[in-house]
Amino acid sequence: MINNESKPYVYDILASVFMREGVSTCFALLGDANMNWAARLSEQGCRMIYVRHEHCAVAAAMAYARKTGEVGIATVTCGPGVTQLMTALPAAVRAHLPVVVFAGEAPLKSGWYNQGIDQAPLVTATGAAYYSLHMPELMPVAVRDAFLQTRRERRPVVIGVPFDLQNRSWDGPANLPSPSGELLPRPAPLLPHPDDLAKAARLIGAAERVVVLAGMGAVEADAGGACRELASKAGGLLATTLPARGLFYDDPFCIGISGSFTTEAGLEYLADADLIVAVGCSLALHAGGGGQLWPKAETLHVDLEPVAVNQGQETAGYHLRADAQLAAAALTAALPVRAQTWRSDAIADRIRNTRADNFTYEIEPGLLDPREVVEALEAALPNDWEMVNSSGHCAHFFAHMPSRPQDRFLTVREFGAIGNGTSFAMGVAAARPQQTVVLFDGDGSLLMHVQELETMKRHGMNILIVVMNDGGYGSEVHKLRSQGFPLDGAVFGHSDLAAIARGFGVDGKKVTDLADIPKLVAAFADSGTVAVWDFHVSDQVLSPIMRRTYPPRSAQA
Ligand SMILES: Cc1ncc(C[n+]2csc(CCOP(=O)(O)OP(=O)(O)O)c2C)c(N)n1
Ligand SMILES: [Mg+2]
Repeated sequence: MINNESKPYVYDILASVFMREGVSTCFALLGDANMNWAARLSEQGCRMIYVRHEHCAVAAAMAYARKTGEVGIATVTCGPGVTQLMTALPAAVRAHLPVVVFAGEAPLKSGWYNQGIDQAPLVTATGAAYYSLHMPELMPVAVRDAFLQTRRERRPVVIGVPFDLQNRSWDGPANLPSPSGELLPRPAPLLPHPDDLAKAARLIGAAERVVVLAGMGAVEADAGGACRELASKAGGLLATTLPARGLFYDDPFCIGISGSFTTEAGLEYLADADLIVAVGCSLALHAGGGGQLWPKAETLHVDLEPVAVNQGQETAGYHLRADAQLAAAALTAALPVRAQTWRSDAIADRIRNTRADNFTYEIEPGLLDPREVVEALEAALPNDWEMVNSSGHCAHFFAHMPSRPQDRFLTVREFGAIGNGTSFAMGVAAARPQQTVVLFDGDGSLLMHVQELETMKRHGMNILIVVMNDGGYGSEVHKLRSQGFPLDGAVFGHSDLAAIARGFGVDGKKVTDLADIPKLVAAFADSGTVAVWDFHVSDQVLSPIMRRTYPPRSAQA
């Protein structure tokens, strides 16, 4: 389609509207229905990251959104480009991440088009919103409204534009709409109501063993310091959800993660608690939100939207609606000074000196204990590297690196999908290009989207991928083994991931001696490139949660 006049095309205008939204990075995989728009977006100054699978474009945009606080942007072509998104979109919905996907749609003028499919119900079934744009003059406002919606609701929006319409000359108004960022209300952080505050302070004042549990809402409200002060004045302990891991990493009274990844000591303290003050967290099932980890405790939910029931469970009987930081500070101020009923040096010592798990396992010759791999990495990796924790059974081990702060950590697991590690690492690398990123992944998860090693190399990213290679789908291995089922669908053998990495042109190493790690770290730090470190680990080592839920047959009565 050739336009001899100087008039822009619709795709030019659509690219301009995205740029006016402040878009600076777009994760893309091209096809007929998005390539012209993407080319123009790039020409207008947007950094394009061309990935190798559409899923990875959206998953990387999710991590980018989480790390920057901005809207993550991805683009895919129509039909098969959109159907590839059926795992990433629900994951973004559940994680409340603002993402806008520019998708093409099949051309309207074609009576039949092989890639044509009804995209809206596919997208809306994931919980994402779908904007089908069929009227060129109204498209700029619709795109702006998509940004407004994703920012306000914090859920992904997919914009579908038939590519024959994109390729028309622009006949609409010369002025483009005001961008969403200029229009969004900016209310001051919400103060707690004095009546609710007084009640909540009385509740805390009457409790003897308080745990202040912080989630991502507390992270976003910068409430870490206020939560520490509250726990300190209450003489209680601190904990976080998995995504907020590390918010209190240097506090001697933080028991670590609450939920499936709680340490043995942490489980005991949670079981003793008589009040959980849950600040800016959704009290999800996986965080122990139904009270299964604190059977003796009441729960006070401090949140912008406190809830009594979540994910089918009764979560909190007491509620305080407010900004996390303001609420925690106001509670601390309202709490009378009292004797430190629970905190003690003995507790701090135990937290500091106890390993996440002390269970003894026999490790087969030639293989490593995943817990020792993590301890060696914890000791050797610089504290300011950006950590990305992926999924699978091994995520438990990697989550226990106590010296690492929350602002250098990312995990997005609300949909429970494996295979996102490479994408999330790319999103973080794009969000923090001056930083080194270290991805902790499983062999199964890495192999699901290993093609992104090529993207990382081509874009000059600085990413170290540490793989806990247990030769299969560890989660499934342990569950099948516990029930006495054959392991055929879960044990595959230790792939040579170092050789695979080298095939993509990046550095690959099989690490067999943990004593080598410090010098490997030093060499990698100097390289500024991509590397895969393949640790062949035993599949006999169970995380505590797996041991409790799926005990090995030998341990069963
Ligand atoms: C997309 C997707 N497919 C399948 C699963 C089921 N699943 C959960 S954990 C897991 C194993 C992951 O293997 P790996 O990454 O090697 O980690 P490991 O459990 O071995 O430590 C699988 C297949 C899933 N959660 N998501
Ligand atoms: Mg594995």
